[in-house]
Amino acid sequence: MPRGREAVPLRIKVISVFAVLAVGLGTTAAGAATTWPGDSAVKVADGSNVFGKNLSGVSFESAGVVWAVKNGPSTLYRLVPSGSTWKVDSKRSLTFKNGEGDPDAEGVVSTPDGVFVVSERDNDNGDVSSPMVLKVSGTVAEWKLPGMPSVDPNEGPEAISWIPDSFLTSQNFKDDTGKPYVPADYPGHGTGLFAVGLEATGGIFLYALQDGGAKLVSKFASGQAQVMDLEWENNRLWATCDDNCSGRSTTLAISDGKFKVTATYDRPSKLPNVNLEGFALSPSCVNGKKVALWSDDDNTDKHALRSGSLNCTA
Ligand SMILES: [Ca+2]
Ligand SMILES: [Ca+2]
Ligand SMILES: [Ca+2]
Repeated sequence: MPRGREAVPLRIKVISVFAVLAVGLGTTAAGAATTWPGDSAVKVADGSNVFGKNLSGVSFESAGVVWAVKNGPSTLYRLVPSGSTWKVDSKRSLTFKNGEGDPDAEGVVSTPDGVFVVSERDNDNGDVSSPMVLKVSGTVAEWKLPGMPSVDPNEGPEAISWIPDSFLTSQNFKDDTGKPYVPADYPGHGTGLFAVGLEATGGIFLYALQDGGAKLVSKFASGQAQVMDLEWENNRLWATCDDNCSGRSTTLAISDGKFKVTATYDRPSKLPNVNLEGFALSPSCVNGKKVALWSDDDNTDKHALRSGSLNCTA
């Protein structure tokens, strides 16, 4: 969440207690964490002090292109491989659609419909929570996100991913009224739904971004007390947390029409317990492994990107 990161241990405790209660009520059971299903080792994946602080979201467009966002000053990066690390191919400042403001861009996702960023507020008006998604490639567009609880302006949407309609329909996904999801009911929304994670509660909100506005299709728990990034992978959704939850991740899949937590993993044992606000997986398997990428909002030891691996069979 930084910029202006606040020390709020009491708030975190309250959220944790609430999360335990929510699990106790049977909404979702995250279960005990198991070992990261990939290499325990990680390596630094950027040059020294390339990004500084506030790198909060990452997303693969392909095995050789990664998009990243900095939440302040609001910046979009396109990264390409450079030896065993990633380098900045291009970067640009982000604004809202009217060309003004400094979107507090906490997450990014590359989709077949373009590159999208989630913003929790305008840094130029930091006391006001303003959850939005911005389309930052091709034709610029923006959507206000309805249906989220009121939260601290810097604990709003922190995570974004995208789930293809083809998967949702193949799994008989249902909206929160219990009606089977039919993409044609949401004209103009593209070819999938956007999953947005709310830092303060760990809740996930699924939206159809239509020409006339964003429509909330479903909301569900991530199995995490807080959520910092989301990542869609083949047939499951990853929800990751930062050092507030020791870098733990959960996976969710559709069962009986609803997203439910299927696993909880510890971070790779050699990955430092730092401010891991971004997470992405390469779409490609090489020698049975996918590249996993984490961004560290605190730029610990002058590095904001670390890479490791996930077993493709995991
Ligand atoms: Ca923020
Ligand atoms: Ca954080
Ligand atoms: Ca993030």
